Amino acid sequence: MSIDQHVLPGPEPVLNLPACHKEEDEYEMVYHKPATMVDTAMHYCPGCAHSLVHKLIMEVVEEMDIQEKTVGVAPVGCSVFAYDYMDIDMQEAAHGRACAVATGIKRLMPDKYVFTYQGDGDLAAIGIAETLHAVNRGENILIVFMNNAVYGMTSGQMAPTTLPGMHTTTSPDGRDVGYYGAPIKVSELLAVLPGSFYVTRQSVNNPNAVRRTKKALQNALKYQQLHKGTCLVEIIGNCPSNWKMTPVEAAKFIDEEMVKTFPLGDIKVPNAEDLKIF
Ligand SMILES: Cc1ncc(C[n+]2csc(CCOP(=O)(O)OP(=O)(O)O)c2C)c(N)n1
Ligand code: SF4
Ligand SMILES: [Mg+2]
Repeated sequence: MSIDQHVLPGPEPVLNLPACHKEEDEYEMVYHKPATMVDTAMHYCPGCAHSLVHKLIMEVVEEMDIQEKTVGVAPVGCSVFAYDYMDIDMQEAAHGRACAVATGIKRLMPDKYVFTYQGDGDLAAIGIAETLHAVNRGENILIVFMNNAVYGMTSGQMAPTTLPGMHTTTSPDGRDVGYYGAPIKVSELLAVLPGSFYVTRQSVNNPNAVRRTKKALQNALKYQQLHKGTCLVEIIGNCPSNWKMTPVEAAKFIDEEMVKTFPLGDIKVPNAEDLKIF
């Protein structure tokens, strides 16, 4: 006997949908993936901040309608493949050299919106000299600085930004400040240079923080039209894999521990006179 012979003849079954059901075209679109992002899976660990920040930058580029005018410089670190995800012109830089590469791009093409995307190992260790000099020269670029307090890609070694007492693969007993020095507060350091125009530290570990970070990225890209100096948006990122935490624990760790060393908020903002063309 075939399976069809078990089906009794009768009317088509009526689908009793719940009252809240709407046809597809009746829904209001409240979220979409920006068209400026490549439609592909990312390699990041679950809960990693990099993917979210890529999306925020690309949302801003889409909303400002500057996809054709934006050039990003990718680092070496977990976000080395940023150029595979952001659908804009991108250049890979050797470890730590993103600000030097961005300087060349921006000086050749001053009308482009140029940004670097760098981790704390990339920017604050091997690349500290390039970064400091670029900001001191007031290069008209945006530096997106992803501070997750470790070398994520190479399995969680201590970075210049590792918290006092924090356990990493190269500080298994916790960072001893007397021996290794204190964490470098890159944003505060660069804010004192006359070449920096806008410096802020944000995070993406809760919805309000995500909104503030997006606003900071919007401001920083807009300010490039003024040609007044370097903008630095530091973002406290989470690295659940190397922190050996769940994504939820990592988000909590930022609020409870990271902000003690790296307080969130604006560090240097332009004055009203500088902004009067907007
Ligand atoms: C010249 C050079 N030195 C060292 C390395 C090894 N290396 C690759 S990524 C990395 C650290 C990356 O850490 P970070 O910039 O904080 O990025 P994250 O992975 O945490 O996002 C290091 C030391 C390299 N690739 N090239
Ligand atoms: S190792 Fe850390 S920084 Fe790298 S992808 Fe995983 S969570 Fe992100
Ligand atoms: Mg890092």
